Amino acid sequence: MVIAILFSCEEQVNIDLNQEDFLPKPRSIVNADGTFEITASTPINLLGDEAKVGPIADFFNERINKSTGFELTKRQISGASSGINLYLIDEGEEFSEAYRVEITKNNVIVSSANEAGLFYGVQTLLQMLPPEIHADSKQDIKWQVSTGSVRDRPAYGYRGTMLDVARHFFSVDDVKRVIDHIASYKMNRLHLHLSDDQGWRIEIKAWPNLTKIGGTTQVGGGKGGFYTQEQYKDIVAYAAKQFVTIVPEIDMPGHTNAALASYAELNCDGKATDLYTGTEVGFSTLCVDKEITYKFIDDVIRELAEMTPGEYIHIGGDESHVTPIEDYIPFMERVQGIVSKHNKKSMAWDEIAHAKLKENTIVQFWAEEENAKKGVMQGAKVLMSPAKRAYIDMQYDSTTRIGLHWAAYIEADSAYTWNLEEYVKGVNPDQIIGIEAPMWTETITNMDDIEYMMFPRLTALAEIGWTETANRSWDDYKERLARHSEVWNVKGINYYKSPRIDWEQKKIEE
Ligand code: TNX
Repeated sequence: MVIAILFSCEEQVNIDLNQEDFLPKPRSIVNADGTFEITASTPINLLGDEAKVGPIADFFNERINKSTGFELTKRQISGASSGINLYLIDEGEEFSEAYRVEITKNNVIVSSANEAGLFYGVQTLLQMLPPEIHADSKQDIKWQVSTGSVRDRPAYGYRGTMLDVARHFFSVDDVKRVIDHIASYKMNRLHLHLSDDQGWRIEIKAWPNLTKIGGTTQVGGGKGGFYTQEQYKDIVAYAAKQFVTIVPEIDMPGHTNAALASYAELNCDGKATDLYTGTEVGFSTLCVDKEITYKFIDDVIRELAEMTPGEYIHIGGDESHVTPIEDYIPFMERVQGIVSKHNKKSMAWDEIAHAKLKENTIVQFWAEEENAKKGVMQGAKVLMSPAKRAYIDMQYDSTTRIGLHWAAYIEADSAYTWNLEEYVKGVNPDQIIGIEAPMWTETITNMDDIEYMMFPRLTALAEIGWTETANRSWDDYKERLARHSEVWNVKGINYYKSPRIDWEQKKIEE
């Protein structure tokens, strides 16, 4: 008996919570001296609306089931008790997505005034468990977390990634895996670039040739693909369970060859174009003078809006090099009107700031600082995606196997060592809604490629959106990152082993 106790004491791994490899870094961390262990008999106590808290408990159970073999029992109770407590507090909390995790030797209390916050508290708890928690077979280890507390809330409300499914098509399962990745770093938006010159990827019932013709190819000539409306709704629902909102983009008036090849009437000369499988940009345009163009856009936005619960529809507007500016401006103004008619707000790449912006239109800054400034001068808010720092399709250096470099080479540190407040002089923090990391896919063809380009930069961009600038430093981040990479090893993620990081760094044990 005595020996058994001594033995189990020796196995206690108490990591100082301040050395825990949280990504993104929480606002405040207090360490205590002990451990809490999750066993097969640990209950999950639900406090607050069961319909809201129950699914978050299910998410936790699903995440830990394969590695632990546990299926923790849920029970609805009215006061925190031993076990894991998920507590949706009903009195008003000032900040949405804010949460607390408090751990003693007897229990864990994850609390928030909103479901998203509760979900992020659970993600933080998952980050405190051993990396093997992500294994897909049963592991013979103790599932301990250190005692102490974490109080946290995000600096910015919009924390996203974009996936270009037009240049190369990605399956529903791939998109779901991307959602899992971004949600685990507390990102809450996935922008899907659903149409471009090389492919149209979303079923539109009123215009079936968009997918029948426009969906049949991709960069390099592969067979492309598209999401049926049912599949799209499935993606939206899967994302919502992890508090990720899908932002669908139909790029226009440029980047539209796939639509122009599908319907002759959308072309000014009335002739359908050929399908395109190259990687040039800026050569296509909808015919802005024809009424049928606006009927087309109205149908597309209506069908998209009907299956998109999120508030934004992205209308592109970038690189319309063959649309004269005097056509581009009224076109972008009219399309914003169509979006608001369908009760959504517009988001568009920064060029849209040449046009008159509707109230609530978001300008997504990627290239031209002047455009971002023009946007805020019109009262618009800006989403920050500076290509030199946030484009995760850029190569790490000149030897990277895939990726582009027209904006920059973006090493692990370059993705991290900047902040949203200072990037564009004249665009102030209260005019910025957050950050988005676009993954363009001209050279990216499969999930391995996506993960290689995402990691380790996604975590940098997630932290820039979540953690206040004053609480961030590269030296601290790179050590957390190195320790956290064990999670990627367990998940089978082939990440880029940046020479700027000492990947062999081990956990600091007491
Ligand atoms: C520029 S970023 C584009 C995309 C390309 C990307 C490649 C933007 C709004 N337009 O069409 O895919 O560069 O990095």
